Amino acid sequence: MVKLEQIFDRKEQEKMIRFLHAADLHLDSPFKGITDMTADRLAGLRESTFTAFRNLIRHALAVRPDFVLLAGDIYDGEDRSLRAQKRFHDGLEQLGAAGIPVFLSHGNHDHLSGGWVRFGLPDNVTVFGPVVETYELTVREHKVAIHGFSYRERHIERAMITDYPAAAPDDGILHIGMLHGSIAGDKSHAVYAPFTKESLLQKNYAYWALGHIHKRQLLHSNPPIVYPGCLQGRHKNEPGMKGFYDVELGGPEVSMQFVPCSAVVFGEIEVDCSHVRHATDWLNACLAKAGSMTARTGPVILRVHNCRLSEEAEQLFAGAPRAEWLEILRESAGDDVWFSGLDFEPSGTGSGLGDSPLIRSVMERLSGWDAEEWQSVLADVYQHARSAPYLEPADEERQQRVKEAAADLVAGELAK
Ligand SMILES: [Mn+2]
Repeated sequence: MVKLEQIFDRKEQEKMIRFLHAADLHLDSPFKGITDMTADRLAGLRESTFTAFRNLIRHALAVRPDFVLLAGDIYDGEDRSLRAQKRFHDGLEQLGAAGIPVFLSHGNHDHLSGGWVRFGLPDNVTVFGPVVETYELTVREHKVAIHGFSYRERHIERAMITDYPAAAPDDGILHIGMLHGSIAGDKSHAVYAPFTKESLLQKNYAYWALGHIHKRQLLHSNPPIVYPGCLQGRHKNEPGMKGFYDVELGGPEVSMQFVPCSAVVFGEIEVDCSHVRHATDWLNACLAKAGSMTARTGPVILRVHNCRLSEEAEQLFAGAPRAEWLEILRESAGDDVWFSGLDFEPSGTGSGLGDSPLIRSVMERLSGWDAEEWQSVLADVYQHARSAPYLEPADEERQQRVKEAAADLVAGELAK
């Protein structure tokens, strides 16, 4: 028998509005930083942003939200690759056929000043222009107003938040703000359309659908101010399962459910090497850790951090260059695991790989270089007309790989 309370719950639920909030799809991200993957794996990885998007569409078709919000950086590149536009279009068309409206804005990656092949979008889609504007819709008895804008050019350093209209506290409308940008003063990211939490709260909106920061974050819970994070991680600094929010609003409480949708997850495993005696011990330990991750998240790209090396383990690892250890690890792994690299916790005692005096002096030298010294060291290759177009930026990740390669080179020479 159905209880009265449940009937009441259901009635309350019917009154809520339900929408999906995603951002930073970065469709057709080229995964430039990944240089040593086999060609077919890389091709698979390059599909991942599309797979994540398809997972979003599948969820929408299953739960039939009242609308979908996409808060900027739909495309990875300002040229909006033709393939990305076609697949994006097709996904939105499916939502259109199901009667689901979509509101989207463009961010710093897919700003309006880029050059791209014009590709129409289906009628169910509303795209915000370069100034803050408002679209109103009625969902059952709710009046909803959605405010937002698209990036006119790549860099918007102005506080666009000042252009958003403030809502009267009791106007009976559910106001939703879409904003691609970052908190003012946050030093960890370049500043884009900066805002403060207070400046958002002052607008009296029921929900802030943010985009730009790829790490999922709830800046405020009531009203929710939300970064859903990107749909698909693109490198090791975007670790863990990514996804979007399924939100219900307009009842006594806000309900928010995170829906994971990444096709591949970036991560790191720590392998305890205190009992490692043979190469097989280590391989098995790595594979077991990787297996427990794939069981939770599906396919993974993992970096291996070896810690607590016993003296025996250090001697073992010193017996072959790091690149070779990585190679056998890759050979042992199944299709759903790719090992991107490995490192060893520096030890204070032993005589292992990281501890040869020669390697140590090379590493210390490299670690002591500042950005300018790196630039001058790499100038020959980076300024070379033939090589320069093929090189990825000399960022920290790159420097780290140069350091590892240098250590391997020295270790290899010493082992001879
Ligand atoms: Mn982004």
